[in-house]
Amino acid sequence: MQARRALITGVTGQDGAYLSKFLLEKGYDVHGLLRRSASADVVDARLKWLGVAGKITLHDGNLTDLSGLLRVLQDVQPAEVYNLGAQSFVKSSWQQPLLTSTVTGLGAAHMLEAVRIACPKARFYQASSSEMFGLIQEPRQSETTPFYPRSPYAAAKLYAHWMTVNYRESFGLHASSGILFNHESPLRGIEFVTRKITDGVAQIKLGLETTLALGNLDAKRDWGHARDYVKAMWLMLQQDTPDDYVVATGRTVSVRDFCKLAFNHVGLNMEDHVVTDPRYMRPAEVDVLLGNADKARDRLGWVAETRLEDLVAEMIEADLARLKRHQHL
Ligand code: NDP
Ligand code: GDR
Repeated sequence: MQARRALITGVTGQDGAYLSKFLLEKGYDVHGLLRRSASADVVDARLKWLGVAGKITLHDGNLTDLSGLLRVLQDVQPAEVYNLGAQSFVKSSWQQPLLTSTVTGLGAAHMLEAVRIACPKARFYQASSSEMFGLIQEPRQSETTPFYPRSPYAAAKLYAHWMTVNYRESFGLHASSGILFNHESPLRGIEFVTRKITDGVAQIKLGLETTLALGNLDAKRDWGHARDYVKAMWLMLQQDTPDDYVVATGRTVSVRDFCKLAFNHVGLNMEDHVVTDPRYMRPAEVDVLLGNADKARDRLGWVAETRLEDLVAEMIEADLARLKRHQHL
């Protein structure tokens, strides 16, 4: 029997790498969109880390280029399409608002249009975000909570989200949107706060650094593990009816408390090392996010499996191992 085929945009990102691994283990024929880079050996570092590089088929393409996307989808004819590609760093979206709108917002519209034309029977997943809730007024955010985006990134994601809903309702596409809360792993980009902290703690522990400069320590996030969250993406596309789902742990923790967990893990005090630096503050902040994933639990049978303490430990141990390897090189 022919393997089920999936195409992933953003395959070199954190989620793309974990989703590739998950789908390969399920026997999928996995294809990924790769934007051209001058340093080709670095772009698939995450795929190598998970041992999936070489097991997936990569296609040159960019979310800003509809004609290229059409060609890739026509050639691949996937049964499932996961649109994970984005300019995903919220802070950069104030420096590059138009690029973020083009890649994160319009890029999703390009993918929807390319699917509608080239492979309309394919099931489509859009990587929506809890950032769309922004200045929320409900203590726990669910699929029915009103949106109030607080950054160019969140506004672009909201456009992509509504385009997904509209393509589902107007053209009958099997298009689902996962409103995912923050999820992390050892493969998280170093600019995001969790990885910046675990890398910083590992550097301090090994005597390579003495301080860690951060921005707003009071922001609270609902942090889960990327490995758990890619399973929810897949489950959404296995349903007969497409829909939107919140994916979250249901526990919120401040940046300060995440830091404490991380420093405690290696036997250090955060107060001795953390300084705040206005450079890392944002023009507008999302103060608290806390997800209500009851719908995903009831309809998909999905629950977050990894405790925050275990996630922090896994990230620090990976950073310590990487830094020790580099010291020996
Ligand atoms: P990453 O930033 O790790 O990965 C983003 C991916 O998008 C990379 O593969 C990147 O390629 C690719 N990309 C960027 N620009 C383009 C472009 N113009 N054309 C094609 N590909 C492009 O993000 P994550 O893996 O963390 O997140 C996956 C998706 O989920 C993103 O859309 C993100 O916004 C969203 N999301 C993430 C959450 C999280 O907590 N991680 C929560 C909610 C939503 P390259 O390697 O070349 O840079
Ligand atoms: P976020 O993640 O903006 O929630 O978006 P990030 O880790 O960047 O910030 C989380 C919170 O930490 C505060 N913070 C800092 N953030 C960074 N990056 N660096 C710092 O030094 C720092 N100090 C404090 C921030 O102000 C913020 O409140 C992530 C991305 O993956 C998005 O793509 C995704 O959609 C959302 O999660 C859900």
